[in-house]
Parts: sequence; C-alpha cells; structure tokens
Amino acid sequence: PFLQNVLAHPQFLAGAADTQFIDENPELFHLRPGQNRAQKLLHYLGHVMVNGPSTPLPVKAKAALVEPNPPAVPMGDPPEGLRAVLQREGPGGFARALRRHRGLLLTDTTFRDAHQSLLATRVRTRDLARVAPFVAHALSPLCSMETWGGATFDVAMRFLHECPWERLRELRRLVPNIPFQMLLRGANAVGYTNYPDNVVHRFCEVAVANGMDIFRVFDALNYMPNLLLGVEAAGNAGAVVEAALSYTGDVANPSRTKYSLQYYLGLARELVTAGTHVLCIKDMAGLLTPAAARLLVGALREQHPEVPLHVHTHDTAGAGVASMLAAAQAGADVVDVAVDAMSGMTSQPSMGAVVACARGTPLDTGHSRRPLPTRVFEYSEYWEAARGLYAAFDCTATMKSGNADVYENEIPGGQYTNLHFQAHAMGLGHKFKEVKKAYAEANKLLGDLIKVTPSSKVVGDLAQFMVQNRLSREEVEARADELSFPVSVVEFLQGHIGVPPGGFPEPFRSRVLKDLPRVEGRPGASLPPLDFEALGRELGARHGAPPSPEELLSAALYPKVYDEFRTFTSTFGPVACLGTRLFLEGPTIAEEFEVELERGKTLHIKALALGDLNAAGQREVFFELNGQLRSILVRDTQ
Ligand code: 3PY
Ligand code: ZN
Repeated sequence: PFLQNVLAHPQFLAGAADTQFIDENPELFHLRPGQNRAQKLLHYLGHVMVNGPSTPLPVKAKAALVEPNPPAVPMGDPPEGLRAVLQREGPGGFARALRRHRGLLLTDTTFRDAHQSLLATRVRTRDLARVAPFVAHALSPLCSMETWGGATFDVAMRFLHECPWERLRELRRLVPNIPFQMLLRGANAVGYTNYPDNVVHRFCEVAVANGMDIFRVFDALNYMPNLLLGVEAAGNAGAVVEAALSYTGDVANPSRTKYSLQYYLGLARELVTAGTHVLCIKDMAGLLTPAAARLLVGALREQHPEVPLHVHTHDTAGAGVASMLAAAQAGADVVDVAVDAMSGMTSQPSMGAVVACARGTPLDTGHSRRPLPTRVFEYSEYWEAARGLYAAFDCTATMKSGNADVYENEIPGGQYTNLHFQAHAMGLGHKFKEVKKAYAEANKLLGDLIKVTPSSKVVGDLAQFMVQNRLSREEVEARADELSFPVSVVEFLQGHIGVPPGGFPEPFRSRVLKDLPRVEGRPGASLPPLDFEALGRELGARHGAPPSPEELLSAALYPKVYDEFRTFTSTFGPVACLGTRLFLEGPTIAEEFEVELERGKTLHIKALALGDLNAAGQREVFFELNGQLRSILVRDTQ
C-alpha cells in the first residue's frame, strides 16, 4: 500500500520526488486499512459455508439464484427534478413549488418503509444502488424518494454489516435529481430512546451534509416538546422540515372522541407555527379510511391553505389506494406509494395502481404520460426479482394477505409483520389472533395511545405479557400493583418517552409505579450534552484513527452496535460488496463468482471444497482466488 501511494503521488509522477519526498508528504503513510480485503472476504464466506448465515434467517426459504437486472438507463445526466428547485429556492421555495404543482405528486417509499414493512428492513445497499440510476432517469417527476431513517440505520450496521452513511452517500451520488426524504423519530432521531439534544442536532447536520433533503419528523405520542426538538434540529440543518401528525383512531367516527378532528387541527396549528415547511399525516397503521382522509385533509387544507400536505399510509386492510385518492381529491399535494412489487399488505399502496387511477384526471401524476407507465412496470419487475433474494425475510412466507382487523387492533405496519412472524416462529401461528386481541386490550389499559415506534413496543410488550400470563384486561387492572410488568411498560409510565395526549392512565399508573421516579417534562431535556470530543478521542484510541463525523454519530447513537459493526468489518472485510445470496447463504461447492471491491478491482473466486472436522473443531475451506489456491480454517460452531 505504501508503494501504491508513492506510485500514485502527483509529485512522484511528475518526476519531482527527491530525498525530502517522504518527509514532506506524510499522507504517503495513510495506508488504507483492510488491504487484505480479499482474504477477509474468504474468511466470511468460509464462515457462512461452515456455520450458516451471519444474519439469522427467520424462515428456511432460499434466496433466488439469479441477481435481478436493473432496466437500462440512458447515457448522460438524469432529467432535472424537484431537487433543483430545492437547491435554487431553498425549503420555502420547495414548499411553494409543491403547492403550485398541478396534479398529484408521489413519494416512493420502496427504499425505506416498504422493505422495513415487508422484508424486515433487510434490503442491502447493493440492491438499492443497482436500480437507483433507473429511478433517477425514469421517475424524475417524483416529489421524493424515502431512502433513509426509521429502522434502516441500525439494521444496516446490526444485520447487514454495512455503513448507513455510505448507503446515503452512494444513493445520493446515483440520484442527484430527486429529493431524498428520511424518517426522523423526533427526539429519538433514528433510535428507540431519547438522546441528548446536541446529538439530534448534530445528526441532522451530518445527514444533510451527506445528501439528505427532507426530514419527516414525528413523535410516538405527538408530544409537542419532542416534536419541536426534531423540527428545530432539521430546520437548523437547512433541510425541508416535514412535521408529522401521527394518526390513530378514526376522525370520521363521532364516538371516537379522543383523537378527534379538533385534536389534529390543534396539533397542525402548533406545527405550522413552529415553522414546518410541509405537514404530514402519518398513518402508520393504515387506519385512515377514505372518509377520514376526506375529512381530515379537507379540514387541514382549509386551515392551512399555504402549507403542502403529504399523506403517508400502510395498506394493511387493503384500502390504501382508495384512501390516497380520497386524500388527493380533498387537497393533499403528495401521497406515499411503493412500487407495485413492494406494495400492499403492511407496506404502502401500489404506485402503479395510483398512477393508473389518477391518469387523465386532474390528479394525473405525470408518471402516466407515455412511456412512463411502462417505466413503473419495469421498476416493479426489478423489485419482483430483487424481493426473491430476501425470501427468508419476506412476510409473505407466513402472511398471505392483508387484514381489515387492523381497524380494531390499530397495529402499525412494521409491527404487524413482526408480531405475525414472532407468533409463527414460536410455532404458535394461531396465537397471532390472541396477540392482536390482547394488543387492543393493552392499548385501552394504557389509556388509548398513539402507537408507533417506540410507543407501539410498549403496547406490544404488554399484549405479549398478557397472552403469556393469560391475563385479561380486568385482571391486569385488578392486580396492577403486584404484577411484574415489562420494562418498556414501566418506563413509559415513568414518562421516559414523553407524555401521551390526555395524560397517563390513572389509577393504573400510580399502582404500577408506586414510589418509582417520574420524569417531568421532556425526557431529553434532563440529559447532559454528549461530549463529542471525548467520544472522538476514545474511538480514535480504540480503532487507531480519529473517527469521521459520521462514525462519531453512529457510535453516539448505537455504541454497542457500532462497536460490533467495526469488529465485524475488520474481521470479515467489505461484505457489502458480495451479492445478496452469497452474503446470506454463502456459495455452493464448485460455484464460481466475481466480487467487485471497487471499480476496476474484481476478485474471481471459486469455492472448491469443505474439509473434514479436525481435532481442534475446525474445518478447512478451500477456494480459488484469482486463479490461486487459498484455504481458510474456520471453527465449526454447529
Ligand atoms: C419507524 O419509526 O421506523 C416507522 O416506520 C414508524 O412508522
Ligand atoms: Zn410507515
């Protein structure tokens, strides 16, 4: 590596390298770590071949054998999109452009929420990056692509062993024209807990520096102090702020009085006063019926004629397309959709269906002008094949359809899939019905909450606790002071995630907490600022080089996950370069394949044989690497 640095140095190339050359150019010693990347990858593949997948597979389905081919992309730059407006006119100008736009604008959630909901957030950067240039060229009229945030940040490091920041940068490079949007969990940023304010602020700044444009900011309890922190952090970072009303209940049902039209209109007024550029209705469980959409969007449109309205839903019951069209007719500027092959059930409604239904009407999406509809089909074809790579994580392995019972249990899309999987993994498929019933009961016990990360976990944990211990709602209420509740429930009641609308359920709260401490006000407000310099020094000492701003944030948000991610990649190299089937399952014996480490640097690998178990409990795995025999010793832990 040192020699490579010397040979590539401009001074050396210009023949101007004299005796001082090395002393004057300390960067020559910046030796890239992991120069034995090939050897590390062989270690990884050997490990998978001997011990099975590094990322646990919930079901036994095999990944598709063939990598999907993205549709062809024309030469040259993609057409100008709305990102140019944002860059020219700033967030205010961008918001005005959304209001001015004739027809319905679409946000494509395929790169984030769709796979978070259907494929356990497991889609790797590689499979996103392969189709990203196509989206840039063929779907340039999109309002935005949701590419980041939510669960993608930690899952990337935890299970995919890839850097979430590199994903953002890579996608940004490939899609320069369409605005990127992310989901920010208010004071929880992209985590599940409160962080000090300076972490949330710095996170937004660095996300913008890496290419993020729009922050959809929500709080799981619509707790204004938490929401305002996110709004301020995203706004100060110079981004488009899209504050969200997390939607639950049914505004069209006069007997559901807690989350009424007036409640949402009041929230919206506060968020607009706080300076949000766009208002979002975040219907994370898919409860917004067409009638409710007409009512809520219509009223918001009237109350805030200047503010663009963006509607997000999940198709769990199957009414998503109808609701999005109703929202658009009532004055929504933008609705969320996922490409057909990644839509439906707990994901977003279908892009192809919305495009087709709006075609030729005043809501025309612009995606239906020829030859655009065929472009949506081509996009969908890619995803149909790509989805096959993730068969082991696909909710359709166990879940066969959507279910309108979501109007009863109000379980958010991602959690619906998770709870379903969990019940099946325990061999208790029939238990899902019980869990769903208990979820509705647990919600009532807790005072009828808004349910989304992390409040949905509180309700889900209580529901599972009730099922496991065969407790009815009445029994839980009667024995509240003696039961040993899940930690998440106790912490919620203590005020660790904020204050729910209408306050905490009493006397349930007092009976559970007894003399446990209560958090007053915004939970994050009492946290001391994180000392980034000290953390930087600590990471520098541990990893041998000062961390980048991005690495510093990964460590600040997820200290343990980040540490394990670093250890994993320094042992096993850049596994993100492997094709998804190889990454998940490893090669079969005699399989030959290529791994592109970087442009122009490709490894040719053949898996030759797996040796017998030796006395030390290891197996030798034989490969051919660029024509040379290599062998790796792997401990067999099976
Ligand atoms: C998340 O917080 O990840 C969500 O998708 C909430 O809907
Ligand atoms: Zn969602």
